[in-house]
Amino acid sequence: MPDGVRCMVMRGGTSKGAYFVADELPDDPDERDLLLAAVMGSPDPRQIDGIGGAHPLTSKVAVVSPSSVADVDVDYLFLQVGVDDGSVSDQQNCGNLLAGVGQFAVERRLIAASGDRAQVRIRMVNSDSVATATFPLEADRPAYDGDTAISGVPGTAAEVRLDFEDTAGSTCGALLPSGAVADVIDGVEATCIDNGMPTVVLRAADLGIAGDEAPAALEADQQLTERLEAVRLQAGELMNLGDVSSATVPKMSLVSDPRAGGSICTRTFIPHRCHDAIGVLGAVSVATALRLPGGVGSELLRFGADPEVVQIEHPTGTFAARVELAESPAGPVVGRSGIVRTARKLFDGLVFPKSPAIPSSGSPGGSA
Ligand code: NQM
Repeated sequence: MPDGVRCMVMRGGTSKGAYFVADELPDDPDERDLLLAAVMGSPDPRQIDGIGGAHPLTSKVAVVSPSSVADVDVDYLFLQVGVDDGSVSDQQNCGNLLAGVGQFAVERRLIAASGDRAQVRIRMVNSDSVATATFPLEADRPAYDGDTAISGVPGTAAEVRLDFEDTAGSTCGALLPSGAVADVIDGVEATCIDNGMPTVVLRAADLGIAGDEAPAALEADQQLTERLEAVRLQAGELMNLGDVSSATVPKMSLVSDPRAGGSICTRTFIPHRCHDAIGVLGAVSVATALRLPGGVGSELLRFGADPEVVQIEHPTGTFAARVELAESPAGPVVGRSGIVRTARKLFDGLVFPKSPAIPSSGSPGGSA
């Protein structure tokens, strides 16, 4: 593509990614994925010849198009580009890049917006579920400046409110895909849950760690990472995900007593790197697991003034996740969930990927 490809780089929440309009990318998914790997500079641990940031949280792509679904404005396909292996995976959602999708859709005139606030209904193609993004406008364009701070991002920006519907079981088919609120996997108690992100919740203490260690220290603990991977591979089967050895899900979240006035302390592997914060739908899934009676780690949860809000401590601060839970004769039923993020346009223009090598067979799976 000697003339380059139209691309906007945005920070969405605590992640950063390249946003494209779908019809400005190749139609063929294999061709598209090769192009996107080249855009990011993968495979290469430094992504030196592309625009990726050499970490799964900065090697992400959003593909956006007008939606043909009733009551929905745009479709958003999330693609995770593997840093080291050049894989491109659509197996998971990303609630952080989602935070920029509404603004991107207005920027690219995929939808018309007027007044002082936009409300954009977004279908998350990866899981076929819908989220509503609400954010301020100025002269009919997204307003990026504001006074909302989120942990893990310096300073403040305009609030993007995200409300999720129908996230329970969106990837695994059920909120509790193993059929139990707690399982024993490889000798460790775990809650396998999917409220928008397949996640395994474990007690940090059960794995012999305090739970508030720095991500780099946890990644360097080979005994821990091997144990986690052994549990994850078995959890994948229990969660209807099959062989997850090269998949980016399930995520592994280790919970312990809160240390900073929140409801719970977390360290989350996504699944091989330890997150500097926590993913959006990952946080919603962890909050849901902890609010279920019998959920692993639920006994550690400290409620604040609003019992629907779980303040999740993570390595760079706290993330508030609101999850509605109703009682029914068949057990708790998950309702809507809501969170607050910020997002910013960083760059708009053309990206010039290196000509990708043509693979001998298909595109590989994913890993993070
Ligand atoms: O869970 C990281 C992130 C994510 C995903 C990951 C996310 C989510 O922080 O919705 O946002 O878990 O891979 O961007």
